[in-house]
Amino acid sequence: MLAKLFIRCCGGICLLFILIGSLVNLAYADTIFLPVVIKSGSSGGGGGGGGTCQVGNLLQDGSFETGSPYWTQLAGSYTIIDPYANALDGAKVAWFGGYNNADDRLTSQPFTVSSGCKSLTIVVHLRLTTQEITSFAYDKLYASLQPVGSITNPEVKVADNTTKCNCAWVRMTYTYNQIPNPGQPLRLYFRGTTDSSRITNFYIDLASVEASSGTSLQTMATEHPSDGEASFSIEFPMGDPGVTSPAAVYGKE
Ligand SMILES: [Ca+2]
Ligand SMILES: [Ca+2]
Repeated sequence: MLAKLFIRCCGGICLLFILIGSLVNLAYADTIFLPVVIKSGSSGGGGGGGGTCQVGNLLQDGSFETGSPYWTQLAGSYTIIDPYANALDGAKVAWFGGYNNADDRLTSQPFTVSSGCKSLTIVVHLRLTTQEITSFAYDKLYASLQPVGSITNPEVKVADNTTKCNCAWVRMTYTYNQIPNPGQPLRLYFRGTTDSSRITNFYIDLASVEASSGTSLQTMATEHPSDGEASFSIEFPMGDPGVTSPAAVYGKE
């Protein structure tokens, strides 16, 4: 009898505990579950903030093997993207100059820089041969990042006929520590010019535009010695000198 009474009373209390326990469980389940839902919702909608940087090269066909549609020639009397026996990579290069009174212009396809990137470095490999024998810069090559549809940013000198690159392939870089035209697509733009005599050949191969999430210091002076213009840095030579005498330099004519 006593046992029956105990079970009865305890049954009621136990039922109460079980009920409270279930509610607590339910409450815990809610508090555990809800933040997960909120978290996944907020990350999905928060893509526009600081953003992450897609680090690495943004340029396509940096070896100039394909040409169109990755590259568009805007000016010049001869084809700029051409086969070249001494190409650094593959069979073709971008060949600026090589004749007198040249005004050669070449642009890449536009590319997008993700919002978290802090710097962009243009990397090119240059081989230069010239008939010029003075220390005055007559023939010049520039590269720059420009918005689509206009040339509004300063052009940066890659090299001129006085550049001491020993005629070998050299790796050259220029870093933008502020992204030009933030939020807009950019393109890599080259312009090569020569004066009316003594040709210079500027061969470019293996170009890239490297995006980085940090800024970087230019390791060498970036002012061109002959005229104080902003300029690329020569990083290191690659391969052997090819032409040693200006008289042995041939161009496109
Ligand atoms: Ca190539
Ligand atoms: Ca010249």
